[in-house]
Amino acid sequence: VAHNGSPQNRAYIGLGSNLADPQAQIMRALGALDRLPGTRVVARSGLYVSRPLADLPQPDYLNAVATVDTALAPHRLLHEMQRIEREQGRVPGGERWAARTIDLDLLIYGQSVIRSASLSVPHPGLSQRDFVLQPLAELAPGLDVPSLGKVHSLLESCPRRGLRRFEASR
Ligand code: PH2
Ligand code: MG
Ligand code: MG
Repeated sequence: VAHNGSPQNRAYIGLGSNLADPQAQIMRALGALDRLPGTRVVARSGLYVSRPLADLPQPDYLNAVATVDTALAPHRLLHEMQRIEREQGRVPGGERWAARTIDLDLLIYGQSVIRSASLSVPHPGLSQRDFVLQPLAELAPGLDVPSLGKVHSLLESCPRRGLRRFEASR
């Protein structure tokens, strides 16, 4: 329980960008998440370079995961994440898996398992994506992903697609 009395829930948010200075996009989104009411970014993983899913002809992605403690309910948090995406120039209604300035995915929210029309938690792609599981395991090595199991077991059975640590060029 936070000092203001509202319960804090630990969430994990995936960040991805492959347009318009991905490193700056991710840093800006982390700042915006940290400024949400009742919400703190308590940690972030390193940055990883990954190839686009389905080998689409688009630039490589930069991916990371953030640990977030929040008093916002899951759908409210999702709503705020979508607002941040819009503010960073995310074009809505694009093709599935189109290149994007910023993508924020609610990966995990406490122990919740949610399957509603607008929100699925844990995120449905989680167990198939090395660019999610590797940074997640880095942040929370012993994590038990609700309904799916230990993050390290998930990583072991996940297809590897040549993920690499991002080396800052400055
Ligand atoms: N996100 C997508 C589609 N494809 N590929 C990589 N490497 N990283 C992503 O974050 C990503 C993707 C849709 O959100
Ligand atoms: Mg995504
Ligand atoms: Mg998304």
